[in-house]
Amino acid sequence: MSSRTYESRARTHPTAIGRTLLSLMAAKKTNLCVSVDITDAATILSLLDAVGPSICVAKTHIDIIPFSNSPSSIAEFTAALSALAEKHNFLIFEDRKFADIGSTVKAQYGGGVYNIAKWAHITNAHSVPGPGIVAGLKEVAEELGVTRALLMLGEMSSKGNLGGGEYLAKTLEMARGDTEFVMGFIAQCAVDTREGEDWIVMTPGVDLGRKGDGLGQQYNTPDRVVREKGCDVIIVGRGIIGAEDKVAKAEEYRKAGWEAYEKRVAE
Ligand code: 5FU
Repeated sequence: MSSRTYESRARTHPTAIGRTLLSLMAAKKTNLCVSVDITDAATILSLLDAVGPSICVAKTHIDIIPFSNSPSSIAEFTAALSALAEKHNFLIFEDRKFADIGSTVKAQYGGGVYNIAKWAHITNAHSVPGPGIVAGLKEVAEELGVTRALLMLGEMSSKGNLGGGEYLAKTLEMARGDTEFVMGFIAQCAVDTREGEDWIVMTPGVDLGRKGDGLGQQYNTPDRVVREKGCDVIIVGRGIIGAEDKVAKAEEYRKAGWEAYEKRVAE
């Protein structure tokens, strides 16, 4: 696990998005990614405007939004989302979990109704299909001329998932094939890092109180995942969006995540 500060890693991270992310995390003192798993587009936008100062990343599942209310079009929503990211200095992560051959993910990432590559700085992919998935996604970013980065799913948070261990080790090997595009992992712990490597680990399944959701989700505290396990970014959904005072709750998670990080780099 890394005892280096986000600030120092921001200067040397091999991916451009990684450098941007680590640097804004240090500047805003936040390692909190809010997962806006809300089906109303306008509610997502107003929530992000309110919690924007507390977060480094906003994570979306664009395919859960019906787009029947205002903003009614996908393009209108993603433009407003991008404007908020600019305004509050956070990045957008579409949690698409691509899982097909290179040629298919190219079409899914660059086109369809969502045009994910046009507005999401970060997306993620399963390693199951092999390295062609990384190559296909990267080609889209190159063809569009945009700076994008990928997280590979090495271990999920849910009970009984097949990740971790050998699977994570093989995913890490795949990531090593493109260190300029793959910025890190979705995982529950820091990955084995060789001299000169730096992987950003973003971790879902974080809650300050609950242990699970009855559908397989498993939660750990910010202290456990950041200080003890060496992860870099905490991803919090219902812990924040389900709270009465979402802004105060986001600040509570930001503080908990930041304190855990400060302890880790001091240890
Ligand atoms: F890759 C993963 C994973 O391993 N676990 C997850 O929970 C992604 N997630 C996402 O993080 C999931 O799809 C939700 O969007 C979010 C967790 O939300 P929660 O409300 O904090 O449980």
